[in-house]
Amino acid sequence: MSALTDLIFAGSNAVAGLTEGAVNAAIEKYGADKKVAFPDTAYFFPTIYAATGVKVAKLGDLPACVGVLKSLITNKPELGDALNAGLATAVGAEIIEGLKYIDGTDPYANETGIGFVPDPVIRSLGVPLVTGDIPGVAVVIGKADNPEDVVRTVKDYQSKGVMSFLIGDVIEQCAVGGVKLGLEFRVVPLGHDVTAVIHVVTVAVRAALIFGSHNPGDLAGLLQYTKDRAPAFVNTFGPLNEVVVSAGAGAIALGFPVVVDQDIGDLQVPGALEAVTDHAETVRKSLELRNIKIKVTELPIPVAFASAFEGEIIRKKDMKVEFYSGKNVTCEIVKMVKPDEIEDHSIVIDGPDIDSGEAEYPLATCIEVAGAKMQPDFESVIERKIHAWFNYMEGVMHTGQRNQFRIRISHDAYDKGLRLHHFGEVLYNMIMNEFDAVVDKCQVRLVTDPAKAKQVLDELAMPTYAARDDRLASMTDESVDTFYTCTLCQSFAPAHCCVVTPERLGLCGAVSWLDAKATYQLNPTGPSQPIAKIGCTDERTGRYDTVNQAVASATHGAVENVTLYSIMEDPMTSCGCFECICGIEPLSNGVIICNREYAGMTPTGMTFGELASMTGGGVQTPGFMGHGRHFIASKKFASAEGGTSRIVWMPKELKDDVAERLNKTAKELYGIDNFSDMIADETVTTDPEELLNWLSEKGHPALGLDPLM
Ligand code: SF4
Ligand code: NI
Ligand code: CU1
Repeated sequence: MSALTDLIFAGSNAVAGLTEGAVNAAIEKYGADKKVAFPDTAYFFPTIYAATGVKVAKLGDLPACVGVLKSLITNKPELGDALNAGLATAVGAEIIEGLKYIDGTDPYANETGIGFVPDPVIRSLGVPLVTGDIPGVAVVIGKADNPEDVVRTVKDYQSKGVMSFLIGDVIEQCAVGGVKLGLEFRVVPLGHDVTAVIHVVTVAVRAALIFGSHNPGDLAGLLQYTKDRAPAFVNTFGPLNEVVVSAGAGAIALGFPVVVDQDIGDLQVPGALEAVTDHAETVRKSLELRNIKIKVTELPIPVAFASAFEGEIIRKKDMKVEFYSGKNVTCEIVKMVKPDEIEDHSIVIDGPDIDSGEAEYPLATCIEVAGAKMQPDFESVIERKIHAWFNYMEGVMHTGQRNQFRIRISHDAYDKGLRLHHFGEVLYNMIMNEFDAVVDKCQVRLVTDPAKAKQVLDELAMPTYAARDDRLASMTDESVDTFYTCTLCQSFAPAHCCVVTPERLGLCGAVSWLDAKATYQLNPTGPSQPIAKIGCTDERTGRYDTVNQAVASATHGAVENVTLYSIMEDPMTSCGCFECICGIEPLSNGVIICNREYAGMTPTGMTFGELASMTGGGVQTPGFMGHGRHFIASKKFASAEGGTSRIVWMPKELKDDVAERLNKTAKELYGIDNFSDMIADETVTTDPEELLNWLSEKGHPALGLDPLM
């Protein structure tokens, strides 16, 4: 043990010295009042903030942090003291990396690494993490003696959906070895210096702040959160030095097991620091240590199939064939039929396959399902999964849905033997895998014959889409007798519960009332539970005894009162992964809405990240509420406060996206034409005074509503 602690202390002391020197040099050069900040975060130097509550904003704040860091290094032989020294290394790394961002420069601009991960990216990872779509996070650090070993390891993680963060020469080794790098491929190069490891640590730390409503300053609580809820682990490649070892001790303190590929003899700490010299065992052992279980789907297709390939883009020059609505008839439709009308696992290609020499084809994907528990309402739930499943194939890109889509197949995938039949196998297997509770039989027909595809479109697909749209439009909160909870995000945000109604989808935008209903049918003890719509105590705000009971029970008493339609009175809680956040803008007596993708300023004086930090982790903050994009045009949006007529500002992209539906709602509710033209955006102004003047000129209805506060 003492050899290990000696190494850790040596590394921590070295980092402490470097940090102190760097801080002093920076203060000498720029002065103590010089501002210092990581880009696009509301959490300052996140590790320091979460652990101590100190909000680092200028260089003069740092010497005190160096003092805290040094006090963590006690040079006592106990392992606990050594782990604290590891945390000191993390704090030092955060300061050293933070100093690189001085002057608003991006130190990683000309690097292969990306450095600091902004808040909105972390929020966007919420849903894939809670659904298990991303089952874990690997931190891969160092330089492999044999590059093939790290390439194979990272590709293996990729094929399992595990997200890898790379630090050091493994970045180039993976790039040269043909690993596709980038957030969309779940292989994220952070940087070359060991200190870049802090950029993955702050992701876990900010998860505690964003989703876990962690109180800044509570170090023990922080370590408990990362240990219990951040499914991360570390793999080191190549020889170890004292700094890597002490950074590893920091990882262990956070609850992340470390697997090294060197023989370290009795330095091993079972369950926390283990040596695996056979690289064929690295992945299995790492997942086992962190208790990560992977659901594998073995499919009879010649290309890889993994969620990590979902974001893959296939450019025209890499494309072998294309199915594109702009050029040919396309549609995809799932239809419920009687069991005796179909043959299970029948896959028919009706027309030429993709090897007939053409580059473009029509495609009608027609899936028929039958089952004792199947309902027509589940057709669209299954149909919407086609997009993801096709994308999971390596070398296949799918965008759009229904009769408007584009599918591209790469030369690579074609050369590996991928044909339409395999698309049928993917659909059949995934439906039987994920929807087995309701689907007993499934048959797939892929129609590429132009006349027959047109027939499917006209006679089956279009009438079905129209009927579904009518049903959705007529589906209101009043027309149903059941709402649903969704508690999927509790793995990160234990105090949060979404209440999903026909007119209010989950705040992540991914769970509609139909989805929640299907989730309940598929898994009656799962994350979506029914709420009987009885016991309404206030129509205006949407207050129900049964909703309160359901939320109180789902959050174990953390939240006892929520309303469905108010942003001021007991608003619904947020986990942190919301698509949009609304917030009051006092001067105009209205609300602004900001989406996650918008990086600029809003008239509230806050960016998306700053607005978002006002709520989350199950906390209710009147005046600020996370919600889905689709909710904006709902007649129930802030209906207790006057509804959509309160909206005074949105980023232009968001406004354009929702304008059509929003205008329809405003026309029906208030008789206003083209309401979206009365809503300002960043091209009009982000200044509250100017906003007020502009709204007055437009005669915006919010100016005449009751005061919000
Ligand atoms: Fe999370 Fe709510 Fe979406 Fe469910 S509906 S996944 S709890 S954000
Ligand atoms: Ni793909
Ligand atoms: Cu969430």
